[in-house]
Order: sequence, then C-alpha cells, then structure tokens
Amino acid sequence: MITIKESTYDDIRNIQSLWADEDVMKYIWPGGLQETEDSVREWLDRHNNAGPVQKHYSIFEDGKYCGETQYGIDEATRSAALDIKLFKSAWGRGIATRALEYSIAEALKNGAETVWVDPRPDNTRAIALYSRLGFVQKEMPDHVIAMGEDPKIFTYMELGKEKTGRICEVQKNSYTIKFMGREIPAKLKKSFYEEEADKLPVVGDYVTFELNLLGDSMIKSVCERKSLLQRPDQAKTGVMQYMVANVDYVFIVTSLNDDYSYNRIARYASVAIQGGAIPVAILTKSDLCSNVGRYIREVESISDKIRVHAISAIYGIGLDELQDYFIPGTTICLMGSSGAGKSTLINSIAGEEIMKTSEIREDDSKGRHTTTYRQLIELKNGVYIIDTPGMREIGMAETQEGIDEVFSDIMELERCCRFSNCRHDTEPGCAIKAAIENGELSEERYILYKSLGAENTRNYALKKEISKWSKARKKFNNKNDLY
Ligand SMILES: Nc1nc2c(ncn2[C@@H]2O[C@H](COP(=O)(O)OP(=O)(O)OP(=O)(O)O)[C@@H](O)[C@H]2O)c(=O)[nH]1
Ligand SMILES: [Mg+2]
Ligand SMILES: [Zn+2]
Repeated sequence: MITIKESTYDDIRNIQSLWADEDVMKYIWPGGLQETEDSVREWLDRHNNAGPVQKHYSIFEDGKYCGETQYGIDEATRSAALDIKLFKSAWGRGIATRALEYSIAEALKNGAETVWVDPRPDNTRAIALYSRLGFVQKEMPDHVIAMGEDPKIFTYMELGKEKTGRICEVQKNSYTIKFMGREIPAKLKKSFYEEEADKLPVVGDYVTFELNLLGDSMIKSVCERKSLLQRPDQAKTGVMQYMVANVDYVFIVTSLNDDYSYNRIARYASVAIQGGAIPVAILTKSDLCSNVGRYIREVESISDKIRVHAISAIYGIGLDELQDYFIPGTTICLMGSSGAGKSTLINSIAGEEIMKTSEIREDDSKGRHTTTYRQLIELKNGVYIIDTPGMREIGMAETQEGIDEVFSDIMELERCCRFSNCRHDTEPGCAIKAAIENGELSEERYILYKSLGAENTRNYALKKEISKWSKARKKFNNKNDLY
C-alpha cells in the first residue's frame, strides 16, 4: 500500500539519505547532496510554515520510505512548481504517478491554476511520466526564468487545469471521461442545463474539462463532432435521442438466424449515413447458417453504400476481413438486436473477455439485454469500440438524407421520369415503373425506400407538432408568470 503524508521532523533522516543518493540526484545534483540534519530541519520549517501554498510530502510503500514530492505555488501567476524524487528501488510500480497525482490535486485545490515541471531533456523517464499525466511541453514563461530556471538546460512542461478527454460512459447525470488511459468521473457545468439535448455530451464525444483528481471533474464544453448518430426515442414522440458521437464505422450486427432482417439493415444504414458514419453490415453466427452467400448477396442488393462481412466470432471465421477497419484512432460502434453477438465480437477482436455476454433464449432466438448501457472501450491496438445495448427497433426521423443516400440509385431513376412531379403510378414515361418491369429495380426494394421515407416524414411532422405545443405552453407559462 502506498501512503503519502506531509513531511515532519520524523522524516529528516529519510530526506537526508534521499538527497545524498546518486541515482536519485543524477539529473539534479550529480553525486548527491550531503546536507546536515540541521539544514534539512531548517529547510523543512520554512516549507511547513508557508501554509497551503507550499507542501512537502513523504511517500511510503508498505511503511517503507520511498521518496518525496512537493509543490510550491507562485501566488502572482497561480502556477505551482512540482517535484518528485524516488529511490531507484521504488521505480516502475506506479508510485511516482500516484504521488504526483496527489501533489497535483493538492496544488490545484489550494489555488494553483497550472502546474509545471522542468526535467532535463535527457531525463526521458521523467518526461514520459509527465506526458502521461497530461503535461505538455511549452516555452518557459518569464516568471519561471526569473526564478533562476534556464530554458537552455531544462524542458519546461505544464499541466493546465483544463484538459481534453473522451466520454466513455454516460449514466443519468454522471459522466466518465477517458483521459490519459484513466477513467475520470465527471459532472456537467451548470450552463449545460439550459442547452438543447443535442448539445449535451454523449459517448464518443471529446470534451474539455477541469480536472479534479479527488472528486468529480467538471465538463466545460463539447468539442466539434465528426459524426453524431441519433434516432427517435422509443416513446414515438418524435423527440430525438442522441446516441454516440465521432464514430467512423457503424457495425450493423445481425445474426444469421431469425434476427436477420433486410429492412432493419436498411434502417441502420440510413441512420449511420445520416449521422456521418460508414455502415458495415456484420452477419454473425455464420457457423449456424448453411447459405451465407445468399444473405451476403441480399445485403449487397440493398445498397452499394453498405459493406458486408459474414463472420463467426466463436469459430474465428471471417475476422481477418475486419482487420482493415482496425486502424489506430478509428472508432467503431456496434449496433443491433440483443443477442446478435455484439459483445462476443468485441471480445474476439480484443482477444480477451472485456464485455459480458450471455446465451440467447431458445424459444425466440432473442437476447436478454446483457449489455445495458453504451460504453466506449480503447483496445490495445489503439482502436476505439463502442458497445451498445440491443435495440428492439430503430425508427426513422430526421433521416431523409441518409435514406436518400442508401437508395441513391432510386433517386436518380426518379429524376428520369418524364414528369418532374411523377407519382410513379399511371403517368407515362415513368422511369421507376420501367425499371421495375425490366428487372433493373426490385419492387420490394422500391417499396422499402418509400416506406422508410414515409415513416420519416410522419415522425418529422409529429415532432414539429410537439415542439409547437411545447413552445405554446412555454409562452403561456411565461405570460402567467407576469401576473
Ligand atoms: N454460434 C455462435 N454463437 C454466437 C456467435 N457470436 C455470439 N454468439 C452467441 O450469442 C449469444 C449472445 O451474444 P452477445 O454477444 O451477448 O450478444 P449482444 O449482441 O452483445 O447482446 P446484448 O448485449 O443483449 O445486446 C451468446 O450466447 C454468444 O455465445 C457466433 O459467431 N456463433
Ligand atoms: Mg452485449
Ligand atoms: Zn415516375
């Protein structure tokens, strides 16, 4: 167990031996510093009498002294100088990270706005450690030079209060931010509560936040999104639910049993394209299916915008085809029905059991909602994966552009009709009817395109109606407030 406490006279001998150690002092005072007990005592007195702007801590592992960490805040600039020294025997076990986090948290709590260090450029261990903690190299500011530090000899690194991280989990009003390989609990800044729902952070969002290592950090803003996937909420009120952001590929996971649905794949693909992501149909459980090729061809026939792969996560079949998507920094979101095998696929990609999975029910081939919330995971290969709970359905609302893109060839045919307002019914010179008759366009597919569009329009109209009501009610309430 690691303990960190404010240094007292009991630590004087330990401090003396630490400062005299050659390895510890290699970059600071080659050969080590021989200080007397009195001079260390005097030094400690000065430190401890300074109050919270300056603190010196002793670090212990299972009661054994390992070293020191300290900070000193310059009150004019609100910047804190930070330092750590550890015996070589205490290196490599995360003790430095823990101790520095503690010192940094205390410095920030006691009024520092930034924290700085200035290791020597050849002290690569220290530089790597500080980088992992979020420090960035900068030009040495004047007030630090005025303290006697030399920018030609030292590498100045600074940790601001404000950081950028990525939302990996959202639970009611609690958020978890992935930051420098760690998971930081966070809450929203108050002003978010006046924002529209689409301005709130969702899983996959990059956010700026004020780091607090001892409690909830505070989310200050959502960075511009590359993509945002949304769907109408389940209550069919036309209100949109914002699911995930900054996704490159949506893996539409469908198992090759009763779950398979041509219609549903078209829906997910429309949602993915609408949101700015690339749809990839993943047909799972190919080991249970004897005519995989037929399904692949059928998915291919929906749209040339949908890529398709058939796999068996359990037998490792087809997984190599997916390698092309696993580029470091890429974000892949898995969506589909419960029991389709999303979490199982993640586990086989990761090569370890990171997600819980469970058997589907025998009677209806449906899952039991094993995954219950959206979660972003960073794999060892640098790929981000978002696992989502199974969805019963995915409605169409505000998705017209996505639908049009999935069925772009039909849109083009429509433009070839003789009349620009052709209803593709009894009009002469109708390109759609001609294409259906000569087999160029499947009628089933045309009907699907029309029905998704109609559903989208219906939900859009509903949403407008609802927002009209809510605006009217707001106005009414405001008016009543006056009296
Ligand atoms: N035969 C076979 N079974 C599979 C395959 N992939 C997954 N399964 C099984 O399907 C069941 C459901 O898998 P999960 O990965 O939990 O499904 P999920 O999509 O994550 O489900 P939710 O979390 O409820 O949304 C498990 O019993 C898996 O073992 C596969 O490739 N072949
Ligand atoms: Mg799951
Ligand atoms: Zn027509």
